[in-house]
Amino acid sequence: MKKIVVLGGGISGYGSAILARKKGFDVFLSDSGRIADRYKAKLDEWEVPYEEGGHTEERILAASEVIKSPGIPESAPIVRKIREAGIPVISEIEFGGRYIGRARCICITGSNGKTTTTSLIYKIMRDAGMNVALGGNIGESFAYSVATGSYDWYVLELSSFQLDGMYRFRAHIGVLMNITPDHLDRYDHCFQNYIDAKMRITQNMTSRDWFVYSGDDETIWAQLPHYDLRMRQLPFAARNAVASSAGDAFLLDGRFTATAGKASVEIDTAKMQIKGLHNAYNAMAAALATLAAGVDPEQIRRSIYDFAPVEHRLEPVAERGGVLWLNDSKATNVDSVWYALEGMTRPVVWIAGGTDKGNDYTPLKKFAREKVHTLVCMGLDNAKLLREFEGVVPRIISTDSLDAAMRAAREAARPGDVVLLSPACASFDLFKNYENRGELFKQWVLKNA
Ligand code: UMA
Ligand code: ADP
Repeated sequence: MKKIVVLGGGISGYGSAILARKKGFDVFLSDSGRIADRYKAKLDEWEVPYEEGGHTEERILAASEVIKSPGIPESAPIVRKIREAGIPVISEIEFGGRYIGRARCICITGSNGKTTTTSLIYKIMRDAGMNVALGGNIGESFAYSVATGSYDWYVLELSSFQLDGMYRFRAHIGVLMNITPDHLDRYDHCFQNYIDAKMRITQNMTSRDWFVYSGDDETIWAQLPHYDLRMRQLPFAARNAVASSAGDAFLLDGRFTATAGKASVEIDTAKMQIKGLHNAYNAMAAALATLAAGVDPEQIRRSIYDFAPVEHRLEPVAERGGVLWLNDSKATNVDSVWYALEGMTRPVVWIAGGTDKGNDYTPLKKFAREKVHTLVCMGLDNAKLLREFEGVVPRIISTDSLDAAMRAAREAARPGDVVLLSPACASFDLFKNYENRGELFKQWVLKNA
């Protein structure tokens, strides 16, 4: 019997192990750290043997195939040994994709906008009454949904780490939002390696499939000629002229018409609850993908207008004393903050900082100069932000805790202003993760603002 080893016992790993068990494989799960009790309970329920607190080499190297969790880097010693032994390593998505039967997949990737666009596509399909599951880099794992349910459609958010381990998997509708530098520590600090991972979204697509992508993203444009793309192409744009015989979407004066094949829908972005140019891109991508999936245009329009911002993404928390507090804790890279600042129509008190990922802040300076009157740095090491924005923003305040940052922001904000938490950095110096940072921000606002 084929021996499958699952590396990592987090949300991805336990789902893969259960699917492998269900499909009758000899499966073993190994985690170098601690496995959460709720995952252990599931593994016990499905009688999957596992270990935690270390990787037993001989057991792992006996595998015929390894399913590696996306958070485990290639540089991990056990992964190097598996590679040396020549054992194939795949991602959970590759594995899950083998068992979906006739179901179809809409897969969304990009450096920013994945979760928003994925959630919007999922909502449109649910509202349309389709039998659809949500998974990938969001919510419950894809493999777990495949093991425990039966769906006609899967809407999957894919990270570059998941795409890395995908070989035969095929997206029926692939969506590529944008490609800007992120996660370079996992790609030998080489942007091209990260680009190559993102472009894997197109692999194995056939002439019956659809590829939705940003026609404004220069990096994507530069890649397209290097690929033999046979699928129907659906570009969306607000700046570059795009046209494709299969369909497209173009934003003009706040409106766009998305067309895929013979179907089309017109959207007035002023009627959407999600704001800003980036969300117009997300809505164009979602409209194109769901038209391609055959959803009724009127239904698409209703669901797009009805869609509320996802938590921690430019999420309005409260308006107090004429000051609007916005939680954009998920903005952990420079490009996402660019779109946040781009969309600001009121004077801004900007809270930024945390663990810097080698950021180049240059693209933010124009908007910072025009819109931000106070920058509150919130981090254990603010030296780089202070250096970069001195002379750009009139007032900069350095703090090293959430409470100090919030008090400084409250003091600096005048009626009519926005206080924007949009950090451009990871959260790990002061918080557990970006969700924790966003939660504490919201709690503080509701209690003290
Ligand atoms: N581990 C080992 N050996 C090692 C290193 C780690 O066994 O050498 C173990 C850890 O002890 C831990 C497990 O591996 O128990 C963690 O695996 P994981 O980091 O892959 O985390 P999961 O809980 O399985 O979640 C993963 C994704 N996490 C990452 O890519 C970091 C989730 O994306 C995804 O939703 C989930 O699989 C289901 O597919 C989260 C994420 O942060 C949302 N993604 C990144 C992002 O959005 O920026 C890419
Ligand atoms: P991801 O899942 O790719 O991280 P999210 O939808 O969670 O994307 O958004 C992450 C951050 O990027 C948020 O700050 C959000 O406001 C911003 N953002 C959302 N969509 C886009 C986009 N299309 N382009 C650039 N930034 C975006």
